[in-house]
Amino acid sequence: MIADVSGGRIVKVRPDRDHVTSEGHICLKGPAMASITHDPERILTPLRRKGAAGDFEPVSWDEALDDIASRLKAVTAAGGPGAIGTYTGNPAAFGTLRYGYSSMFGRALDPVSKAFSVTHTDGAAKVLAQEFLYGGVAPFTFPDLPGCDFLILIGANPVISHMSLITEPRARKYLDEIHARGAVVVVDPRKTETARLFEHVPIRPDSDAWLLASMVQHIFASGLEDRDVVEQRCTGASELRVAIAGITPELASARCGIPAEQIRTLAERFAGARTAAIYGRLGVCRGSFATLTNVMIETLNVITGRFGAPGGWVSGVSPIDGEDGPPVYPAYGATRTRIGDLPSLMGTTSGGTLAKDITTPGPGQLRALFIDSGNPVSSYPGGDRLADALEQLDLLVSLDLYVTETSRHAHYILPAMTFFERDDLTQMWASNAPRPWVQYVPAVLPPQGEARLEYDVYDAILERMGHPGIFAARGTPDQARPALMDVVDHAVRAGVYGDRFGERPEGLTLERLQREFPHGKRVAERVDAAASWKRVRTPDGKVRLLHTVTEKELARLQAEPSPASDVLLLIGRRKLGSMNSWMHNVERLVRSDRPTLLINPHDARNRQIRDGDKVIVSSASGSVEVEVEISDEISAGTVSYPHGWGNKGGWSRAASLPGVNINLLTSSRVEDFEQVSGIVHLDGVKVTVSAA
Ligand SMILES: Nc1nc2c(c(=O)[nH]1)N[C@H]1C(S)=C(S)[C@@H](COP(=O)(O)OP(=O)(O)OC[C@H]3O[C@@H](n4cnc5c(=O)[nH]c(N)nc54)[C@H](O)[C@@H]3O)O[C@H]1N2
Ligand SMILES: Nc1nc2c(c(=O)[nH]1)N[C@H]1C(S)=C(S)[C@@H](COP(=O)(O)OP(=O)(O)OC[C@H]3O[C@@H](n4cnc5c(=O)[nH]c(N)nc54)[C@H](O)[C@@H]3O)O[C@H]1N2
Ligand SMILES: [Mo]
Repeated sequence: MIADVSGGRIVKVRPDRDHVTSEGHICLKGPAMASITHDPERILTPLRRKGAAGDFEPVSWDEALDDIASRLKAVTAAGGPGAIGTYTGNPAAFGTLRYGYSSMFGRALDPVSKAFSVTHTDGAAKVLAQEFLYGGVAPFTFPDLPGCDFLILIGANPVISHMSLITEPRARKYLDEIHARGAVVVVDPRKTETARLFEHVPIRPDSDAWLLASMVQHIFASGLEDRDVVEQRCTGASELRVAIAGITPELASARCGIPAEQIRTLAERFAGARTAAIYGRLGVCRGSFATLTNVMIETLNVITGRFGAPGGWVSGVSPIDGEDGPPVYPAYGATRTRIGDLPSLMGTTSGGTLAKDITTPGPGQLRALFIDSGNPVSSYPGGDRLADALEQLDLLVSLDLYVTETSRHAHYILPAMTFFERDDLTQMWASNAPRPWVQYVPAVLPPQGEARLEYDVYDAILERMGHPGIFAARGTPDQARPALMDVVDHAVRAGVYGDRFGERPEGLTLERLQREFPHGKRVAERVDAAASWKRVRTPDGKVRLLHTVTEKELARLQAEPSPASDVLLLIGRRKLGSMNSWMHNVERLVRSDRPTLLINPHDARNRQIRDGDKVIVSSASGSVEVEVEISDEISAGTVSYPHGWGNKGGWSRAASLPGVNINLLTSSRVEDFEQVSGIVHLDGVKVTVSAA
């Protein structure tokens, strides 16, 4: 985007038509960030809690940081190991290095501090599937859109979400081209904005593991696999065949509602296409078999020879990666959660356990929490209980732009910057680009009010605590507390495309990126598909087709009783003008955006419900009243409501809108989480619906 700035304000945000990859395509939420940057309700000074939740007074940075440090010292003295935690929210994944350094800050204070994040509402199952097959969680695999002839999208709605975990601004154009060459098949309980454009296969929520396992079964049973790949580059193929033999398309059909013949045909088309990939996202990441489902997606891509093939299933590199690829994360299950004994994933703790960790006394009880760009009261199940629990902490600090449903419970809210006010390098998602590019974007506005970069805030707290800086070890020798962009420049220069500090003069530095490539630098025409194999990190370099956990999950799937047919299953959805919980204060975005419960005409008729009625939706966890919208775009037996609504706090337009927090219906009981990943169950929740 290009921001036009005048008199210290952004007056306009335009697409950058010269951009090497977006070629002028932007989402309407991008320009809306100017309204957030200049929102009169944005917080611009540190705030200290004065009274009840939401009651704050402005204080100076020094007052805030001094008091935070002294409270932290008291927590460390009294609480012992594990008393400190961090929660990293979604927007942190879009600031340079930020998704990593907020938990590094926690670990600098306490080596066993808990790192909560959005991962357990989002990508945990994908991460774990990659760990099982490839022996390492990063980087994410994705479809090589430009060369693909046949693409299955399962549980994803990219026309609205813009392709999660794939960095391709022109994705829509590529989807159209794939469909023209072959097909894009959308497996979803709702005839989504994406499904309407391509081929739609409706599916019963939370039954994808059946569909995908039976496709694997059929491919093996019919000899459609890529024999060279399966025999020479994988281990465990014969064990997988045995473990999966009983999951026939007939059996799967009874569970997922797709006719057996259609399952077989889909598997044959997938295996037979010149190039193909199957991509799954959120809709297959938060069910009761989320990990198994994601394992089956990777498995289908591998056994048909799609992994590491152009137009197939690939991974890439980030400009801060060295030749050996991204850093290695702590092993799966290296630690277990204090609540519920769940395995850790990439060193992170299931956010679903947050409330109980605070309220359960004993060793390791959480006493101090830093929330960076997160709104877990809205985004995790049991927000009402979490809100109460947050009030019991000795210290809650929120780094945010607003007083939110979550930050209103904090002792301190510290004002953060929007991306217009900070320097950024495309880093976190650079390895997921089918057409890779690198871009460094300096700030276009000074920090508004007293807003500060999260990194500088953390380092200021560490300094007061007598600890070295977050990146002390990575700083240049004369910098114990290097500026963030010095750390980033160092990593880029040492990285795959870097100038190696003069050794490779044609290589990149931040300075060069800024001066010569303001519209981004294309580092390759296309992602190097074959190099994906280099990033397989199992000890023998082969893909592991059957992990012991997968074997157990396949047995659990087959032992699962058939669900009752009269039950309604609740799933989520995203809207173009919304971004999770936090863009509802922008008039332009919310004008045409109202949350409703989508219900099929058949289900509505049975319950004597009319379009626009108020209805009560109840689950084992709670009950809410919402407005209903009758539509045959949603399959019978399924209802859908978007998350992130029911705002309260200091964003008054957002708080004045209709809608409820749908996570009051999802379960915060640890027993209800998917146990191998710790992921919370957000899609396919059993509910009843009746007229209010
Ligand atoms: N406009 C907009 N864009 C966004 C966001 C936003 O809030 N608004 N959020 C961003 C974020 S944080 C993320 S993680 C990405 C997510 O990107 P996507 O994964 O593409 O997002 P969703 O729109 O939630 O799509 C999930 C789809 O899964 C379907 N689904 C639900 N349950 C099931 C099931 O059991 N089986 C199957 N097969 N399908 C199911 C839903 O109907 C829905 O169409 O989007 C990002 N982009
Ligand atoms: N039922 C249901 N629940 C869901 C989902 C679903 O599909 N259904 N989706 C899940 C998914 S995929 C996700 S990613 C999570 C999101 O969950 P969270 O990350 O916990 O919540 P967000 O709504 O993204 O809130 C982000 C917060 O960061 C603040 N913020 C924005 N930019 C910045 C910044 O640059 N710096 C700082 N410090 N703060 C900033 C915003 O004001 C906001 O308060 O929700 C999850 N919850
Ligand atoms: Mo997400």
